[in-house]
Amino acid sequence: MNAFFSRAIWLIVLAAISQPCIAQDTQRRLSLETPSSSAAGFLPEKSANHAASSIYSPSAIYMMSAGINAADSKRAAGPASDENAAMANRVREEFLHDWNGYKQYAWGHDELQPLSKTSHDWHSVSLDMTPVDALDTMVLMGLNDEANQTREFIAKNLSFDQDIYVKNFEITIRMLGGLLSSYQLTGDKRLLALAEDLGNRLLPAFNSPTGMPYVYVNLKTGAVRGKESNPAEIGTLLIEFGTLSKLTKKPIYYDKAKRALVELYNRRSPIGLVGSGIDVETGKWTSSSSHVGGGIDSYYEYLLKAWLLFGDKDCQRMWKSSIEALNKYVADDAPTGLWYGHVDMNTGKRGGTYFGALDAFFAGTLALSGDLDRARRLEDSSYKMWNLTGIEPEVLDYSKMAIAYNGYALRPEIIESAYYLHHFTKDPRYLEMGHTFFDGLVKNCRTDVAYAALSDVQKMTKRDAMESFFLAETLKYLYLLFAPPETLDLKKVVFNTEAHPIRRSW
Ligand code: DMJ
Repeated sequence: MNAFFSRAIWLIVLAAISQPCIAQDTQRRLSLETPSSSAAGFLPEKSANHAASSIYSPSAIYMMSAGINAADSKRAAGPASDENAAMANRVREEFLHDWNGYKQYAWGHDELQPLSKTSHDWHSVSLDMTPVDALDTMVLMGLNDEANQTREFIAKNLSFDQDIYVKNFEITIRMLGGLLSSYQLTGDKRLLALAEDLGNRLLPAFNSPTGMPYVYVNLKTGAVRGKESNPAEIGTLLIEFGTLSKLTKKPIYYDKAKRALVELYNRRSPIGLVGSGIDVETGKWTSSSSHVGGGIDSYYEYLLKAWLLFGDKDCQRMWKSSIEALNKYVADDAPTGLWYGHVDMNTGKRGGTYFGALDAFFAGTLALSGDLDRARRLEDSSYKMWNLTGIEPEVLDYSKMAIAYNGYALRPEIIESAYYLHHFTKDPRYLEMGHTFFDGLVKNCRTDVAYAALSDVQKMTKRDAMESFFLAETLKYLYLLFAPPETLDLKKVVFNTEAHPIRRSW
């Protein structure tokens, strides 16, 4: 099942269950020029609700991580680090098990179908999605032969000159993000050339009356389709397009993605929330259900991360007003723990007590923002969700701790959050969680050739699907949780939403 299909199921589930309505040097980082000189004028503030709060200052973020890293290196030696290295090695071996299955049965195709041992392409031609998405994980794991072979294959075979309609969001986060990150890690300019070619072919998606992108764009003709979109697909583009601008010194990519983000933000409700559906031609909301899950999730993630990566002060302001509204209306201190549920974007009225595998990224975003208290409590809640059956469900009704949708698509978000929390707190609790996640994956999702999604986390029934994010994200965050801190310096990189690390090299 490709991401489009999985998102479609997710949206159907949400529709059914929702009520209708519904660093190194921070100072230097913040002084980086925003490529779009016009960007600062985009942002009329709507009300006092949107005033910036000061608790998440970037210098606090920097000082916290710097202080913790100092303590970190003292703890790095010793028995615990041996155990962690062994665990990192086990994750690496599982990556190789999975990658070898992909190579044997699906090489050159977008995805492996691990039960039938066949391949699956999203379009009429392959875009080498799994190799592009997985390449930087190989580099970080030190799998040099595999990485070199894969890089050569991509450089020689991948062509975006294809008469196919692609989903702008998915291709941006997986392919553009993957190519940019792997270019930065390897210095192979052919990857940057591919990224620039792809970026140019995606640009027509932004040619709507509002500047918010259409859902689909034809890579050869530039024709567009799909005017009904959502905040995640509109607002999760700036890390990739902005990085392309920085690396090519062409501001157009940054400007287009930034405008889309700001146009979306400017349509927030009077209480500062966004809905889960919007028409990019009229700018009118088609769903007023507000939450941090699928369809909205990474819009919030990118407000914070674009501020951190580019020092973009508009993104800083947008993040601060958004997190204030989320904590006021969407956060739910329930008897079962802290959750972020569903509310109406205009009234703040609670519409559903739903949280799921996708929402679990939010603890990591809170941790990155400096709000460790909420981050810890939310990850504790997510962990309860995982432990209901030993693998998390796609959707949980947290008021009853009852599973509302029982699939598991090999998603990474709960592990991503454990990685951030461990990085910032060094609390061994997050390593224990990592062991639980790893054991659950091996026990329930491993096949003789790879890993498989689950159609039912109660019966642990496998499904013939393995999305590329399993190699790009799930195993990468699990590896980084246990790998020595010097494997990746989180002060110098920002992960895109597909776990591709982007370094501030400009
Ligand atoms: C990934 O493609 C990205 O993490 C995206 O932001 C959300 N969904 C999947 C993983 O679950």
